[in-house]
Amino acid sequence: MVDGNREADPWSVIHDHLATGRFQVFGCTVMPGPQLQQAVPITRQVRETFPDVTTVWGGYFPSNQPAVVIRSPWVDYVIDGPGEAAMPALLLALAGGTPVDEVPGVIFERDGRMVRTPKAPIPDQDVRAPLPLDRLAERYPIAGYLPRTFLGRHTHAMHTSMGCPFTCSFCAVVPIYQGRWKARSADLVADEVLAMRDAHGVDAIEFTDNNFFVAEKRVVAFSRRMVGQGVTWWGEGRIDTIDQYSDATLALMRDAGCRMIFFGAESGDDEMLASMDKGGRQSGAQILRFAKRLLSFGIIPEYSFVLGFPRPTEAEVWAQIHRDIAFIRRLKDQSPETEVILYLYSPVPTEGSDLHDQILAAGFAFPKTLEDWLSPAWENFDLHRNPLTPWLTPAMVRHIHEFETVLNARYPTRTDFTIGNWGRRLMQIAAAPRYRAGVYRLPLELKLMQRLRRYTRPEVEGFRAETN
Ligand code: B12
Ligand code: SF4
Repeated sequence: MVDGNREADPWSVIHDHLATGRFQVFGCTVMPGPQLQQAVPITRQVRETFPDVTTVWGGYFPSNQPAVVIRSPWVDYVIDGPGEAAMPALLLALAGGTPVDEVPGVIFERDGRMVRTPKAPIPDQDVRAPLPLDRLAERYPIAGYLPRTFLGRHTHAMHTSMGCPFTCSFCAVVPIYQGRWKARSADLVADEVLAMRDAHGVDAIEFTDNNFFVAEKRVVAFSRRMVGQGVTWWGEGRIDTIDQYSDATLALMRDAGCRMIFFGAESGDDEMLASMDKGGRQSGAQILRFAKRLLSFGIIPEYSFVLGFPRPTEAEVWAQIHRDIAFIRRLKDQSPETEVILYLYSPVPTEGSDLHDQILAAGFAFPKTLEDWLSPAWENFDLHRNPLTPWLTPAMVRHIHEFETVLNARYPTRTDFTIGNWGRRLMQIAAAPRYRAGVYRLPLELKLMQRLRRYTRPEVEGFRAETN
């Protein structure tokens, strides 16, 4: 295994492995954005230097955009969704010369046509063996995966469930998991957390599940095990789900170390929320009320908003942006401790959804080749920074980014623990007049301050993380 995050020059390491002749298959995990930028040239080099090596891509990008990947001359197979069973089965088929058509969860090209085998089932999360971290440690010291964050000195990322039972129309998880969700039992999760604490001094966990909080019963059982164990944690959930939790559960979660929860608030506009298929239960009023409720238990809500959805006319797109900004300001006035993250809407093709039809009707098209995906414009699309969607004018994109700069300076994120109280105060004072007056245009002085203080942008980088 070669970890692109831990190697200065991943290609030279991959090259040296393949040059031994011991490996016949090269597998690569690909998320949109920077991972894609690295995966394309490296896979191309593999194909050009070692033409006999079979190449396999897995992860969110190829699972959601398989046609463009399979059409490229460098990728032979895509694993669509979970790889635990599909990859070994594919390897067996390749080694035994049996038809790949019988392996679930694989996409490939035959006679110029894309072939998709049936979706692979989500593996039972309770039967997987503990991750062989000792094998990983032979090449990459584990401490390098346990950075300091606002949560703790040694933060570990952990995945305890797969998929999500909801089907929000804009979400990349939906085409892959189609409303399916499977979780690891609370006791096994707690055992794993405590084992990491005892073996590696882990005192903080980021649960990177799409939806950690689907089942209150599981969260309660996990929380009971974690009270008094000295581990803080963060996870991602839905407002309408956790709003159903009892007060006793929220208090227990806090006592068990839950510090912050990430929520896709998306918009304060009820009509917008309905068009996103947010389950029909989330509303603007609830977003506001719930922030207050969660904060009263000492847990910080981290709300993400998605701006720039398609509307029938330019005037309506502008009106929607202004409404969303006004809502975010109302939220901050009411509960300033709420963390706010802004994204620009970047379409994911969930075929058959209303939103999908709307974006095609508005003239949107994805790149036709992998090389096209490498252009800086499409990298920004992937990062939700500049979506290249025809209904968003450059002036709108600029306005949203300028508002974001002022908002982030007025309310610097708690998750950046390096800016210090003085740095935080200074930014707040500098941003206050603009924020109060609602004047966001060209906030160059705030941009400069953020750059000088190396202000972290959680929407792109995740939490501020410093290697110990
Ligand atoms: C952790 C994470 C990050 C971390 C990445 C840290 C790192 N460098 O590894 C950070 C915070 C930096 C990050 C950033 C971004 N992320 Co991110 N991230 C995630 C998250 C929460 C977990 C991913 C993960 O590790 N899962 C655990 C592994 C085990 O699961 P998996 O990746 O699905 O892998 C399985 C299969 O896909 C398959 N598989 C995967 N790779 C391979 C390879 C082979 C060879 C095979 C056979 C199989 C296979 O098998 C695995 C096991 O079943 C996901 C959401 C989620 N809960 O999954 C979003 C997610 C992947 N991120 C997403 C995005 C968009 C981004 C960004 C591009 C933009 C952004 N603004 O968020 C940036 C840029 C990323 C980059 N640097 O390249 C989106 C992708 C959307 C899409 N359209 O495809 C997701 C789905 C979030 C979402 N719901 O929108 N991210
Ligand atoms: S609840 Fe979250 S992860 Fe689940 S479909 Fe909706 S946006 Fe995606």
